[in-house]
Amino acid sequence: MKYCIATNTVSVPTVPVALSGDFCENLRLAAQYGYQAIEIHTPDVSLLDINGLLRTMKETHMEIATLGTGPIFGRYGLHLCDEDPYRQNLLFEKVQPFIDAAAALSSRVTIGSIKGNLQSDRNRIEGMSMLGRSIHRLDQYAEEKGIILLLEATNRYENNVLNTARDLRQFIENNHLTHTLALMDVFHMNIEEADLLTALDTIQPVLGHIHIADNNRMYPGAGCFPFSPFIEKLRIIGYDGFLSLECLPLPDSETAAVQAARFFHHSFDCIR
Ligand code: LER
Ligand code: MN
Repeated sequence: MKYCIATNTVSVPTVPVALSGDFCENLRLAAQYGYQAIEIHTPDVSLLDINGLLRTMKETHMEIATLGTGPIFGRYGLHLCDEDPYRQNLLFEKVQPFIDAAAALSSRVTIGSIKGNLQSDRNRIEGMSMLGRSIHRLDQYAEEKGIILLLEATNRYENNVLNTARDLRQFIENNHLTHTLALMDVFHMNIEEADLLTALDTIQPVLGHIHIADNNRMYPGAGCFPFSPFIEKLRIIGYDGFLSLECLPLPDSETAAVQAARFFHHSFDCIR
């Protein structure tokens, strides 16, 4: 199991990112805390210093597990359920540089919040086909660049599409997404899944990444999410990808990052 932490440039108490600052510094700090990788969350990858990041990755033996695209939705309001072809194109053009940067950094690209929402009066079957076509276009570009997309199941209060492991697996298979794997986030799973362990069985063939927080979205151990059976199930299904901390920077960034690293090492190292 490899441990990862989501990072951005500026800490916001309501945004579930525990480590903030310059991304090269974030790599160094995360390495000191005991992580093997970071996620980068930024609305604009053109501002990334790719060479500086590559140098720091080498120096720290760290990876950049994925580039989160959520800030594109937060900053520009662009999303993949949009019916307007002009805005769909704008979004495609905003995600393309993420895929290019991921290729340069041997990373991947998360498709989470930018799924957006289907309008409530929209025919759902047609809406889902449109979403399938939009993500297929990104999947093909990811194939061209030789990278993997991580499509995230998010809870119903954030997105009204692809909320569960079952939805996600069917969507990936039905749309023949060959360069897309599933990202499961325990915070969203705790809201949406009827049974956490069955959900892991369902998603196992396409599972590529896991976001970790407690049920209150604080660092794991600060709430009441049932981690013990979940961890045991990860062992049983043979998951050996990243466990990535995506939690609120509470009570402060350092405490969240350090406590979560302790939790990861205590809970998961013993099942290696
Ligand atoms: C948002 O709630 C979330 O979990 C992010 O990972 C989506 O990009
Ligand atoms: Mn997440």
